[in-house]
Amino acid sequence: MEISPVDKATLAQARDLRDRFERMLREYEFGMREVETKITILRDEFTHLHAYNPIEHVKVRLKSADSIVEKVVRKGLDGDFDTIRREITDIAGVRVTCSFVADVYLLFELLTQQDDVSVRVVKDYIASPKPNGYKSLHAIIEVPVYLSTGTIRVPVEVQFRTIAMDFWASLEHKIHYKFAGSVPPRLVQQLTDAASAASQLDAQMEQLHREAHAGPDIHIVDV
Ligand code: 0O2
Repeated sequence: MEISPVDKATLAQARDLRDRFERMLREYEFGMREVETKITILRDEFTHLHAYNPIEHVKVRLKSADSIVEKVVRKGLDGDFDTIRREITDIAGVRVTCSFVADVYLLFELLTQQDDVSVRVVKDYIASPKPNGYKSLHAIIEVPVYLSTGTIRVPVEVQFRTIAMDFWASLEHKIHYKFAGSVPPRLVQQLTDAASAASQLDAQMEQLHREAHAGPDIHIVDV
């Protein structure tokens, strides 16, 4: 079948759009990798210097094209590139899971005080948990990415949380997804209870850790 000139033009336009979208995603991926490197350097250096690793694991994820489009529609945004770049700030995501709450704030400070990192937004859901019990420290930061065409600044969403918070959030996410957002009240209550149990566990584990690392008791004996 012969392709008409109009179809060729439409095809060329579609290809151009696809290429621009892919280029945009690559930029976010590079920003995400920059942040991942910063976090792993902090982890390795901290471990070397203090013989202690404050990070359990680091996960990175790039939002899929489908999720970006779904968010554009959900937020009622225009689908142009400028709007997407301005309004969707979690295309690049890094999740840092720490052992203890104190480490969450330590890592946040160590990352955000770096000269080339600027902080756009901080949402502290540890100090102010969501009504369902969700806890995490979220930061939208911007990092420079050095391309052959020049330097760009890329926003990356970094979520810092403890293992207990992560455990809770991943189960809640699965339940939320399974019930398509309409979670039965009985399960909502159980999730809220579990969030509070997770917080207690965090406090208890941190206390234990502090006691274990306080060093041997020193008794000064008068002679
Ligand atoms: P995914 O797949 O992790 O990316 P917005 O980001 O604008 O839609 P909001 O509420 O301003 O909305 O952003 P916020 O509060 O910073 O939360 C965004 C991300 O935090 C979510 O991303 C989740 O990863 C996580 N999150 C927030 N609230 C909850 C919660 O109640 N339960 C769980 N399990 N995770 C939560 P996405 O895009 O939803 O998903």
